Amino acid sequence: MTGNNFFARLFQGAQAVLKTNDLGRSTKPAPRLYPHQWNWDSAFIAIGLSHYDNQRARTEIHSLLNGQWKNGMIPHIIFNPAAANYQPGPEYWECHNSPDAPPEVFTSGITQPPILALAALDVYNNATDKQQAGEFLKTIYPRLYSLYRYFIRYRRAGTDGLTYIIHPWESGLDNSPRWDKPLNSFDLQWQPEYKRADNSIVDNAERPSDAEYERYSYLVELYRKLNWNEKAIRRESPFLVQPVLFNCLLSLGLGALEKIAGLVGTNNNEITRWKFELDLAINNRLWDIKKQAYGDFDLVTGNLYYTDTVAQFAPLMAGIAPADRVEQMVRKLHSADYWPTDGYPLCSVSRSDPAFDPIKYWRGPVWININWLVIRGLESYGFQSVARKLADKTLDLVNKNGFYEYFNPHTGRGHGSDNFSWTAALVVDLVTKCDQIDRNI
Ligand code: 2M8
Repeated sequence: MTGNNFFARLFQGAQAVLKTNDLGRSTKPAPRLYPHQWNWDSAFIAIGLSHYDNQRARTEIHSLLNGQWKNGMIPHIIFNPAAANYQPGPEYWECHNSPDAPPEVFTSGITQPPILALAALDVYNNATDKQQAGEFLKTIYPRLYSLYRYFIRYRRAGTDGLTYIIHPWESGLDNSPRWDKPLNSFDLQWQPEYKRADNSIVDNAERPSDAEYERYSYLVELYRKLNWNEKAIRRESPFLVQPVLFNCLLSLGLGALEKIAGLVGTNNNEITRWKFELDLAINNRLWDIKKQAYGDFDLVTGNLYYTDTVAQFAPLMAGIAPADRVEQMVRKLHSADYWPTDGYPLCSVSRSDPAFDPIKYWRGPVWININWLVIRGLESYGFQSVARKLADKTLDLVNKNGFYEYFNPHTGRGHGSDNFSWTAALVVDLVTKCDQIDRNI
């Protein structure tokens, strides 16, 4: 990165964060709060790395694939044996009781938004040595394919293309108000077997509540008893939700997988069909006619829940919504509910929603990965100037406040962990693209 000093400074700052969190073959999301490898974090991280160290980006993906289960699932955490002080740790998950878990690696038993193919494709597109990058795609293709087939085989409820999640941690937006209803639809008196460590590293006011953690741990202990058997979990789980964001990120992943299949010379008709069925179901089944917005379907209660949070813009991020709905979404995200006039976009929960809290985890603050996904979506629909405005605001936010995990949309102040990897990685991607656009003007 040369030329623009602002971009160059941010780029270097971001590289330093990724170096701090580099574990050799993988990158931890944050220095102390998240000492292991996380699934969608590593995908974002690979995208950032691919701009200046393409080989290291490929290693990031290889190390994530190393934790893949026999059934294709990539777990949400691959534990770093050298790290302690993260709860719940590997001993709590007891994943080795599943015949699908890899024997030599400790992992969690649940997954996260499957954006890995998107990352692999970006790594290829950003590589200067296309032959080497093409070999990389060929090598990983069978594993990528089995990751996506996992969702089709094991996470469809049977009737249509939508997939469900079994835990709020799978959504990536852990304590979003989107899960308040499904998570509280069952009675519970519960004491987890472990003591939380997160709220001694980060201010308790910025993290999920104890009541939420009790439910998170209840679900893990239930699935553990079922030896992580998918069929049994489907039968017994009190939390089965088909979220719009998760399904849209699956759709983005399938779109990228389709392209990768083309690049490696494999027939991709089946992937095209999976994506077609999924997109159709998102637009038909997750559209709330009364609210005129997308919601999440709760398989346990049989309700479609609309919640006024940024996840409702997911079909825009994935490029799969019809034009009239897109225009409506662009208007909404540009309104003061999501884009405060004197502050920073995008609030993760609408400021008009009673659940909005500007510093509490996924209940209001700005998250860089969400902004990044919206920027890509806006660009795909030709909203270049809104996309650029959002990118500029995002970069300004990080430049003034640091590489934090999330940010207060009113003051810009950083919260959660500092030196947060995906913030850094996606800043690298944004500055590289903005710089390219500016040079071409
Ligand atoms: C957060 O989730 C973990 C549990 O997976 C936690 O709170 O301990 C979420 O923000 C999630 O999306 C993210 O992948 C993870 C690591 O950054 O942290």
